[in-house]
Amino acid sequence: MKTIYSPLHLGHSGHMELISGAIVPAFEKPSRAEIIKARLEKQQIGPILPPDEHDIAAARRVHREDYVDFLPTVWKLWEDSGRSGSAIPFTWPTRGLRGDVRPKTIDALLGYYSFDGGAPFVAGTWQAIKSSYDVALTAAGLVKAGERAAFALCRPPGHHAGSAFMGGYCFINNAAVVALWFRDQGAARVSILDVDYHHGNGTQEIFYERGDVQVLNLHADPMVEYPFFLGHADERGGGEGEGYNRNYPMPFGTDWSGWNSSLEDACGHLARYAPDVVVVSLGVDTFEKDPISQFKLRSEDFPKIGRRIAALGLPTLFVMEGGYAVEEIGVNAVGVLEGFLGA
Ligand code: OKP
Ligand code: ZN
Repeated sequence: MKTIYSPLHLGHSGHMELISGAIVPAFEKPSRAEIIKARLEKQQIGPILPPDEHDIAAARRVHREDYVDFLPTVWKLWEDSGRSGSAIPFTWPTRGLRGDVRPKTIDALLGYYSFDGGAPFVAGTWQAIKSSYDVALTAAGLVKAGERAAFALCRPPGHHAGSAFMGGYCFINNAAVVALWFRDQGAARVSILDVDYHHGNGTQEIFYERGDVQVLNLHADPMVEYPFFLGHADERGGGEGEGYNRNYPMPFGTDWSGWNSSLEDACGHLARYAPDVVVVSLGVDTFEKDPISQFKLRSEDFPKIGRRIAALGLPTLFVMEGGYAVEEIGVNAVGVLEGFLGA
């Protein structure tokens, strides 16, 4: 299996994040992608190739025009306002405030275009976002050209980014971009299978009213886990999208047997939908030792995920999302690919 990877992700390194009432070093850090890359090389999964540069037009199919235009300007606006460090919002237009008026100053704009303070900008962030986008689209091109599968080693991740908001380490929703790109290339139906520990709220929001992209989300129960405000089982899609969004919220402590039951059910819906291509939002933060998560998957379980996805018998694009146990992130992420290949 070919992997697409760009070193430009290295320029994106948030200084810190706020968690449990404390400011701590960012969990979403450059070593994540480097360790996965090293494991791909060690296991000889296949060639690791650079992305081609893509026009930003494919992002505009998913994200609102003004949001796409805003992202490349953030760092300069932040510097021009005399600040350094990380550009992070601190206020949001929530209930009781005006969310329909776009303010002017950078601090307000960051709040206007986000749902939390978890997507920091530094000097290299836009370049990293763009490279992650290019990585996803280049890998999609391989699948479109006839490869059975490909791996987009995206960083930063994307599944929390919605049509006009960032958050949760995500800026451009790479999985959503490639899903619509496949549609534009002639795929009649696309399925997104999101196996990250956290609910892919951005992906759900983007496709909620569409019947041409099925979204299946396996994650920790939003009643008790981030992102908290979306991801319940009764969210089944609206309008044309009715029935094409499925959520599998699971309790803290879920291990392979519980998680696998959800995967089986999701795969049943996926197979009945009969998409032309599957996009896997691949997070490995379901791992028992993940520092910010509460599921109990073991390293030996990740190849089983790959094997089950391979059994669908469909062209498959793996898009990297979360996973913060950096020591094992390579073994676990590449384990999914090995399971897929071995099947
Ligand atoms: C991104 B991805 C939890 C704090 C959550 C943000 C987590 C973003 C996860 N106590 N902070 O889905 O892996
Ligand atoms: Zn996650």
